Amino acid sequence: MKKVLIANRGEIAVRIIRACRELGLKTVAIHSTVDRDSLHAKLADESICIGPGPSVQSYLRIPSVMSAVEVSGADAVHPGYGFLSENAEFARICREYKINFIGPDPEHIFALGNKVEARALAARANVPMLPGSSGVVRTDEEAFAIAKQIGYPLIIKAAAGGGGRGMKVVTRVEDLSRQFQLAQVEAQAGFGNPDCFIERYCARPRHIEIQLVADKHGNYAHLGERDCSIQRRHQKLVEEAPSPVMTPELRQRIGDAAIRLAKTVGYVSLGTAEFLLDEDGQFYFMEVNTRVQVEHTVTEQVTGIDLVKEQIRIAQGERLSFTPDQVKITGHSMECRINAEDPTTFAPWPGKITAYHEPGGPGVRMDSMVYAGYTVPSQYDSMIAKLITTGRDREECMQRMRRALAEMKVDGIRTNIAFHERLLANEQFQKGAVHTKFLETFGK
Ligand code: MV4
Repeated sequence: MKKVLIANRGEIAVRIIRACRELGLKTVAIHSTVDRDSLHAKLADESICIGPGPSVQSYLRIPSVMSAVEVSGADAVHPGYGFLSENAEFARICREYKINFIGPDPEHIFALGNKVEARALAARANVPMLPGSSGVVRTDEEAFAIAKQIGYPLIIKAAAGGGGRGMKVVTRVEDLSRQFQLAQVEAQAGFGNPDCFIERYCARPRHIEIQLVADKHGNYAHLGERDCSIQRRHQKLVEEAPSPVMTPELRQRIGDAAIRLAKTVGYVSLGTAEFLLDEDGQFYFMEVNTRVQVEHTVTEQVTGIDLVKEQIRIAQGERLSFTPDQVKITGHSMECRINAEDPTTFAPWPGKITAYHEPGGPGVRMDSMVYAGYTVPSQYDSMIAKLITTGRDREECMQRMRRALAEMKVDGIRTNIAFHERLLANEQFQKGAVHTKFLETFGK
């Protein structure tokens, strides 16, 4: 592997360029006409304009991305997260053209991207799941039969959904038929696949996810958990590692379940197994994300392992750079996603940054894509930076986060920094006693 084309933009493209540079690899950035002055295009060794602003005409257009690969002579592609990162067809095309796709095999992206398939694999791996349908629920009768078995509240989920899209909670039998029909219609419209399944609804869960790493030589490891319970409309806002509610025994059980699943599949590369943890300490498998995640940073901070370099080395055919017993979770790390948005309405707030100052000092990491004079475009996700702080324990980590948020300066656009400052001042949050519904009450 000599030259990596990063099929992405923003902070993750910058992150991948940094990892490639440390590994002595050349980098090619692709950018839309709108992203001509973007940081990733400036930092890469080469950069190629592949189309106009709208993602479907640039970052999502496979022929344009592959042309850039061709023109630049790249022999590898890193998809990052979002965009084409979980597009099995794109991974397959890379393989067909003998381009090293830095990620899982197309077959795994496809299988694990289907929630029903993923549940069937989890069942084979003896991974705990909420009671529910074993496969796709096709008719009203089947839906009523399942509901009779598992009771209410239940949740109807689209097999091709994910990240909170395509879910319907049903609390009483009178609503089941109509919600089931609606779920199928919306799944077909939203994902081109009407298949739905049903499982018992967990009212106030925590979102716990396990970072998996697997190489091409049959070595599997997990790097502990991340707690992503602070979400708003399925947009994660704050993530942390380790989880404030984790015990070594529970970590062992969840980690072993995630490894069993990866082994059953024969998984390679980075992956994240998502679980719900309910109030009586039971955990249930949700889905597998077959990509590097936005919040991979907090795991890097508490394990000292560079996950993006690890992922690239795995794609080069190397063995894991550590053994499972060398993995130690040290300290506590937290990430706040800094978005160009209004701090109370959360409406995106693109525009020119007239002044910019990043926090620094002990235990502060900034993974960002902006600079003074940069204009945040309106066509893409509103996240402009990830502020990550690390301390010996959660208390010091939060102290540093509060200090860093106060230091950060972004003039010319609105950001959600004030939202994070309010959150870090909230007593419930400070105690770590929050679940995924927390934000529905907080900050009303
Ligand atoms: C659930 C659930 C409650 N019960 N499944 C959201 C996205 C995907 N990870 C699955 N999700 C959920 N599935 C059952 N059976 C609640 C959620 C959920 C959620 C999960 C974790 C973190 C934040 C969430 C926000 C809303 C819903």
